[in-house]
Amino acid sequence: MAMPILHGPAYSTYVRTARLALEEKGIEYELDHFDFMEGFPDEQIARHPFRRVPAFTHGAFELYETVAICRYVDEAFEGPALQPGDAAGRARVTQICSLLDCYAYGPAIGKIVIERMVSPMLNREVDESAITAAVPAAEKAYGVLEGFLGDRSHLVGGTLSLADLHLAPNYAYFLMTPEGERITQSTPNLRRWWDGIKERNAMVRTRPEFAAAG
Ligand SMILES: N[C@@H](CCC(=O)N[C@@H](CS)C(=O)NCC(=O)O)C(=O)O
Repeated sequence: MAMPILHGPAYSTYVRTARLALEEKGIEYELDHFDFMEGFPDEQIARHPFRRVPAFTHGAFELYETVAICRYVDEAFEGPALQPGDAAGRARVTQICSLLDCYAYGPAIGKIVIERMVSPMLNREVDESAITAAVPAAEKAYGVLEGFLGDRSHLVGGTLSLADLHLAPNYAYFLMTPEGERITQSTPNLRRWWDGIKERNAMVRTRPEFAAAG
């Protein structure tokens, strides 16, 4: 069987989520790393019409969108199941991934992390007003996730699922900003969850170079 290839940079939250699924399943894969901040390679634009990462190749099968990649990885390969066995549990996983994509990624990563961490790296002025405007939405999304988690160890059911893998890279970067530090202090269930997840082998093996915190 062909070795799966994940196309995208190790520093991307979505690439990391897909890598976490591959790592947790124990699948050998190739990371086709490129730095999109220096421009998107033509091959990636051909693979992904919306000019994003990651994309995924498994032999002749090509796929993009992280949720779809992670589901394929979970269902097409041997290894520990990363989705619950029941329909309600799987629906909850999808709901949380969708919530993260639609309501958490934009404010927490697209605005707060990009402004606090990436703008200084690119010698761009930090847009404080964009950060201030994004905080309530990030706070709301993290608050909702805090409620889903409650006093349990994982977001859905009693074991690790794709929902945890969708959140973890987002959380890792968000925590590195003062806004994320403050918001995650007021979501203690998520803090406890993070303490249980951040040292997993898959997390350590996929840690981006400049993400010393997790
Ligand atoms: N819906 C896409 C989102 C992927 C996404 O936004 N990836 C970011 C990196 S974490 C990206 O490609 N950014 C490049 C850009 O915005 O130019 C998915 O789930 O895969």
